[in-house]
Amino acid sequence: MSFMSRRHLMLAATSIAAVAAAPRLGFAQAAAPAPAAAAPTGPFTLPPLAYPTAALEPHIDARTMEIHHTRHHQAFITNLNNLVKTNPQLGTAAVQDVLGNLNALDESVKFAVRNNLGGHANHTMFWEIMGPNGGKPEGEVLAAIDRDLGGMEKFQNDFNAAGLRQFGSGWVFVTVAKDGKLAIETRPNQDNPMMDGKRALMGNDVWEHAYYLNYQNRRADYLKAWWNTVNWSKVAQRYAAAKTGTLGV
Ligand code: MN3
Repeated sequence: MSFMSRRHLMLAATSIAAVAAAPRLGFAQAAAPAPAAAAPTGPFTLPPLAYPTAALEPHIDARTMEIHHTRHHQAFITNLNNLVKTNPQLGTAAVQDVLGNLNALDESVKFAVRNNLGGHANHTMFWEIMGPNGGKPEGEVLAAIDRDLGGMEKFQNDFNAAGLRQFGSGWVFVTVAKDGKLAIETRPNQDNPMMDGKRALMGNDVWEHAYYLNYQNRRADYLKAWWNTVNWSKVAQRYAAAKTGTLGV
């Protein structure tokens, strides 16, 4: 306590005494939680995970999954539902129509929609293409990987290198064109390939919140381990949907 001057100690004692002597009613009012603003209940909702949060261990730990899903993704949902209050069309338009035409939006909401709807789309895809016992790429997806990305080994090395090069926060994606052609592309922040007319077949989140609890600064280790979480049957479904124009987000 030597850092506290006698005067500070006296002031501290005075404040404590003031609180203790405060009228009971005033104290009760101060301690009561602020009335909660009515929580928006939609139209956006957090998509549930199709597997338990511990299902991807040891590659992604349960706590990271829980925080990532129920706090980071939920924040986008909450923000979107707040945006819908003043921009009701946002709640009914198809995600790809909105993200594909961001310049049509009013300047006052463009930035918020870009980040929050982009984040919602990115994470919805992310949870979907992961899972335990994800199998191996086969069939049309494997053929496309061989044709466009130089085979699995080169694909994984190039994807990891792109994810490592992405400076700061962002994503590394495999985009799929209408003709089924694949490409590895990164985006900063919560940008999504839909913003320039492309679609994400799959992607990995390289924001630090996706791996920091377990991997700290070792993004390269996270990128490498992440392949163990990919659900290849989901990726195959997305590939087929992309080619028929029925891919959701
Ligand atoms: Mn994230």
